[in-house]
Amino acid sequence: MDKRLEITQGDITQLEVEAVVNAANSSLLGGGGVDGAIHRAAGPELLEFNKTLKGCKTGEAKLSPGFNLKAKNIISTVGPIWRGGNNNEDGLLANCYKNSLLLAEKHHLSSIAFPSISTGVYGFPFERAAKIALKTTLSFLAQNSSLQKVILITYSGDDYNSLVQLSKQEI
Ligand code: AR6
Repeated sequence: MDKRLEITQGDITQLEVEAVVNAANSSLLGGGGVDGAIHRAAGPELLEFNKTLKGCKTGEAKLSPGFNLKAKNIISTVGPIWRGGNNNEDGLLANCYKNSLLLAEKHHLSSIAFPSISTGVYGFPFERAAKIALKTTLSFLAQNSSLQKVILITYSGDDYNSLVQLSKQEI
């Protein structure tokens, strides 16, 4: 596997990277899960800044400063809500990864960390989502050179084990 891709387990708010990706909702004004954790760690300025962004469509991505986070920037993306799998959920989830990576490139950011978008409240099956995350990030890295590190971070140990297994098939 590409050495620039790292798989790890833990709390994304603690990572020192140039951008952490937030699994947000289309308002970009906060919520539960990883979104709540990022807003708490970044501080109230994130909410004030995000009000100026006027929301975000599913599959798209928008940039904010990191404020009190260790990460310099926050890339908010909106994952698809799982509705059975035949409503372009796969394509929309791939767009979240692709558009976040493109935004990082555009701003010359060298490192980016992704949580497992859509697999919490939004109900996307973890393994199906993880395959899309791996495939999309690896094909992006194969075509672009300025990103030096892409981290896929899982919160639970089970998700971590499953992602590591899947990454061994995705070479
Ligand atoms: N660090 C890393 N991963 C985390 C953390 C953390 N601190 N906290 C949770 N996760 P979710 P979604 C994992 O529900 O499914 C919000 O209310 C979690 O275990 O945060 O895209 C938004 O405002 C799971 O694997 O995001 C939206 O309304 C993954 O992050 C909605 O939830 C994603 O779970 C978005 O739902």
